[in-house]
Amino acid sequence: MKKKYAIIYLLLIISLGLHSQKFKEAIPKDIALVPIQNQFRNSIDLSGIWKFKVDSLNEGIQKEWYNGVTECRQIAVPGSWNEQYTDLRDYLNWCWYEKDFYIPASWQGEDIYIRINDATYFAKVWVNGKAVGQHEGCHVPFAFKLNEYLQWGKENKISIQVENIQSPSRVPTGAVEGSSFGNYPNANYDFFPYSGLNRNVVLYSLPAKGHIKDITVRPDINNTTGILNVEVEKNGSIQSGKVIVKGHGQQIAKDIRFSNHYATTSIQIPEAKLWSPDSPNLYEVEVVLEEKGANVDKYSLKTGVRIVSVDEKHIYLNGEEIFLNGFGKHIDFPVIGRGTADPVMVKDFELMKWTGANSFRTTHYPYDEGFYDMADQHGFMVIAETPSVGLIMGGDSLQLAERQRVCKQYLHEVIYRDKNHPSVIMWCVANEPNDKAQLGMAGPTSKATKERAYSLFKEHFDLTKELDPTRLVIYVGPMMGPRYWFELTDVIAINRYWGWYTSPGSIENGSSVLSSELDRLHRKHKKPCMVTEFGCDTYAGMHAEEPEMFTEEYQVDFIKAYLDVAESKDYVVGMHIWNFADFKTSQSIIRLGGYNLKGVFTRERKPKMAAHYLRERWFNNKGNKK
Ligand code: GCB
Repeated sequence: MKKKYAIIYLLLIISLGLHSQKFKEAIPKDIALVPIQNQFRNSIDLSGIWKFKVDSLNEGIQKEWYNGVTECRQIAVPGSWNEQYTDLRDYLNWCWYEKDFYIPASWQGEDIYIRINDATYFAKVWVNGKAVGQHEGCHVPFAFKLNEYLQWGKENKISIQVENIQSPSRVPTGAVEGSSFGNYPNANYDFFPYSGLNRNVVLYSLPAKGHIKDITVRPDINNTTGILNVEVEKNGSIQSGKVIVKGHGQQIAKDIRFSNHYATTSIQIPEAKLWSPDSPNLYEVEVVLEEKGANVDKYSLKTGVRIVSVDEKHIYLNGEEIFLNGFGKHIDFPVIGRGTADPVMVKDFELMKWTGANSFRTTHYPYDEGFYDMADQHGFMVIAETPSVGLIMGGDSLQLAERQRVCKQYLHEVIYRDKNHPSVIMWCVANEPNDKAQLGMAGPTSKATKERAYSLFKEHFDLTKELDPTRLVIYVGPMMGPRYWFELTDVIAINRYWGWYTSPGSIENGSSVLSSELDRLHRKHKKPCMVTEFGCDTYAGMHAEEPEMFTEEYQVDFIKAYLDVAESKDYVVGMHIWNFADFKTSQSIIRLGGYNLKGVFTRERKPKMAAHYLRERWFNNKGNKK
């Protein structure tokens, strides 16, 4: 009998061994430059219909599905699986994606990479049945070099296994015991946990002889001269190159020489055209690698000359006071879920402009790169947020350490990817973090827990400033949340719903609480303040003679009252309405039909009365508080 068990055990070990594969961790630096096409670089977008198979028992690896899935469904990439299949609406467990592709013969001899722009939340990647790598995290790209896995002149197969299981050790956090949300699916955040390949997957080639890995452009201004401080990182043995800045009738070139793969230069632009919301002037920065007089690689990006600064009461762009009128948003649309859809993005910019907004926050995760390009071109100021939403800076040490690791990874990924966009004026390291000793716990936090939370949270700010000393850094504080972290921020940013979640029905009461709280915060911290979220759920088409909760009239009056408070205070630097549009979230008793209805537009982008009100108030008075 014993012998029988020993044999079974041995067989189990052997079979596990056969299926144990080594996955490289994705390297954040590999996503620093978005793939482009020019005479040295190529790319192929693998968007389209992929094979798709649910793996609720997580048996795919053991059954070697990486060699090809059978009896599968079809799925559109980009797009969230929860919207494409009825039975998968609340499904967050493992799924497999598969696509066959050819590499053009002309790419032979080049370095070939794959960039997966969003595989939420945890993904493993195989090419031709061989384990390539893995990545943890939502709504951020990752890339792997593929050369050793590819076959030439034959079809290749990419397989991606993805899951979005909610867990207390992940960011954002889910399945938190005692969580006040009481929602389903059990996410510790208020938006639907849309899963899978939400953005496109791109194959791209880079010159094997040596290529540009990263370009960091830090702008400055000296009187009328614009300065672009450029750092280039490359790989390979090439030692020299050029940086060329083009735009507005000027072209300025400088030679660069590399030492240890890095080169820096500073380009002066006389009479520079600065970037601002009113005049979103852009310059092209082209970097060329050269060897023996011949070009080996070239990369061009668009950026702007502008500086951001802050004092006790104001934020300045190029030395001029600015006021942020705008929204918190989501990437959310029927059928597409959190998937990238360019027409929706274009429409959203059109509608934001229609209201007269000049800014938005990428709540509550980084958006597709296209958003930042549009913001650069249309003069929107962006608060770029990481996926660290509803972050818990206390609780079990092991889980806390896991979350801390992922948060730092996000900061690298987000800053490497988005650092050259002039539209990005602030980084937001976290939305509504808390310092509870236990997950989901209410009540006061002990001194020791607070101290631990403070020093860990400070690391987020230190890392952000180290990676990018040129922008403002904030976190967004919740109602009744910890206040001692405001010491760390450049601007006090708060989400407030007085008159909605508290004193419901009384806008007067709510706005007066807001007014005295803002005064207190400013008196204590001597920093400019911004309300990064305020709003109320509004059922489109519901009306009342006198404002009443959920009616369009209540939403207009609520927004008006909050904007009036802001206008009366010279240290308030921005008001972002929650939310631009209604969006899908987990089911709960406070979310009718599984929707957060705080949009000033409906989910289909039809205006509520509040959108018209904002247009009247903002559009004719662009950039001002009124
Ligand atoms: C908040 C959160 C946001 C929610 C919002 C609400 O403070 O930051 O994610 O959706 O409140 O509507 O309750």
